[in-house]
Amino acid sequence: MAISYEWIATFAPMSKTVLVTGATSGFGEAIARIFAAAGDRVIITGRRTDRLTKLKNDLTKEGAEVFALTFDVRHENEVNVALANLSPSWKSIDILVNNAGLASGLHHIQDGNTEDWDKMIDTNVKGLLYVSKAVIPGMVKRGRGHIVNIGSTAGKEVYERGNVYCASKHAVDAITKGMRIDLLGKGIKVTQISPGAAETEFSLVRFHGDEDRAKNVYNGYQPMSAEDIAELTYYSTSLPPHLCINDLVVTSTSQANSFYIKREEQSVE
Ligand code: NDP
Ligand code: 8X3
Repeated sequence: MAISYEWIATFAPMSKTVLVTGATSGFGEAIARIFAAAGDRVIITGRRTDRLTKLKNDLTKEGAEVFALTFDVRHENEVNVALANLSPSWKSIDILVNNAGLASGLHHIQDGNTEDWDKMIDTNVKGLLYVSKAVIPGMVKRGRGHIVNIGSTAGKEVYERGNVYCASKHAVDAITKGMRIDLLGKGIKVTQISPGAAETEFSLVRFHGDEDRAKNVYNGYQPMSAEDIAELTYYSTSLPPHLCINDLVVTSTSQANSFYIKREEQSVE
């Protein structure tokens, strides 16, 4: 859904360089759009070049400066080559949004598929680490930066059949805390945004393209949108230098946690 972020430009202070992983859809695309609308320079990344090209064209038409990089976060060498080859003007990344990620499958542990497990751990955990490793030393050298890791309520609680996805997001939770401790005193903020259910392509990917099953996840209540998460991400990066949101756990008003979602068809007692 195209949303106008004109209001954002009215209080954006000065242009920053923002790298968003997984900008071809969902949260990442909306995050790229909101920073671009604020006048920031945006590096958009993902595996699907066609989508990156389309987004770049859209944002450029609106006056934004955009650089698109195709790489798979699971491949350390691809990540390093792509980021090392950025020109000096794009290399000074002020904000890194580690968003690329996925759930693959929803099975009891005894029925789990090891390909799904590899995908989730390699993307959500190792991919986030590879990108961070390529970006953080520059931030340390410059003495400034902000890392925003997209975690999940699945990184706070474990639900039935969520096993490995939840483990990967618990790892993001731990890595975020570790980053914040290790980078203390270096002028770098580390924030985690931990959303509950939001309607993106997430469930379509989780259920390997089964549209009915994916739609069902959001039936009977209003889930969050990608734009909701983009606004919170932007907000978390717009605070004064002495303030850092460490962790923002956010759900739709219909969701209490990983276990309780109030759907319309449920009886109220
Ligand atoms: P989408 O499926 O809409 O977007 C996922 C993005 O991640 C895509 O741009 C995809 O790009 C990218 N991505 C996936 N695998 C890779 C890879 N190997 N290399 C590079 N990029 C990759 O889902 P969401 O926007 O919902 O998900 C974004 C993040 O938010 C994920 O980390 C997810 O776990 C998390 N999250 C989602 C919630 C939800 O309910 N939607 C709730 C809580 C957290 P491409 O396929 O082009 O590579
Ligand atoms: C996505 C939210 O509840 O599907 O991280 O795990 S949930």
